[in-house]
Amino acid sequence: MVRLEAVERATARADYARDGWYAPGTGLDPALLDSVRHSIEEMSRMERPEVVYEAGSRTVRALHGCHRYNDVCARLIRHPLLVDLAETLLGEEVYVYQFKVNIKSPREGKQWPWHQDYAFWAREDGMPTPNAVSIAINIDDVHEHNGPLTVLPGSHRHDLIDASKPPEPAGRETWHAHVSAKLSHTVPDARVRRLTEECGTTTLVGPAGTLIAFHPNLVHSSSDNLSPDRRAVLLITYNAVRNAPTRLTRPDFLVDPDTTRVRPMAWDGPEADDD
Ligand SMILES: O=C(O)CCC(=O)C(=O)O
Repeated sequence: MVRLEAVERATARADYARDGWYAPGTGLDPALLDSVRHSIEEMSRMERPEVVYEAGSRTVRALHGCHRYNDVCARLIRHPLLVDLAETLLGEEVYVYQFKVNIKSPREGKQWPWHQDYAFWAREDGMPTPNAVSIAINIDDVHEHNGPLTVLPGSHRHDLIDASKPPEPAGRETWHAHVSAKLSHTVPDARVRRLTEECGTTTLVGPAGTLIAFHPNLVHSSSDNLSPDRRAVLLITYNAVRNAPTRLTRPDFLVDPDTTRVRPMAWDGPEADDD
């Protein structure tokens, strides 16, 4: 079964603690990626609230909560490499808090402004601590021009910026501002400038199959897709079972209420033992 090597676990923890992100040497295999791409095509054609469009158009921006209604995605969250990586970085048993595919269509896919994910999870959902991790999986080749993620390495060590900002009053009605190009919880420009001077920037490019784990407090953004190439990135957020949110006001497809520990399962085989 594909898991991290013991030596890589130590490196993963150290790099993640220092930089706020970590890319393992092993990615996902092409056959699996093909299955996921096929599912993305199918889900993009569905009429359901989980499918979110770019403002004022029918271009799909993102698919949410896919592990709850698509078999391939339901199996993907149990991939041993992903579960091992999440449990290694958090040091605890995990469940899936959020699952989405951010699709930046050629020349139409829009930006994600500078933000910290934990701002949404703490303010909207009352997640007690940032002991969660998002694993981004490049579904397409991601390069400089199709809107890659850009991070400020080490910025997660500043904790939540503007931590006192209150939640919005009505989560169920306002969730579109948590997933659109105009986000409701952003990092102020002046703060981004100072952090950029301090931390520098890293653009996370890589071929399809690349995995990148990143910390909920890592300041990150991504630009419009100006290229002719699609940039789909699938993001699974694993949260520590003990860190489940206290306020469930957002739709289930944004915050999964099922906090059952995820058991690893080999992609094409029977359920794995759990040693
Ligand atoms: O897909 C991207 O480029 C950015 C995604 C992101 O920052 C988010 O979903 O919070």
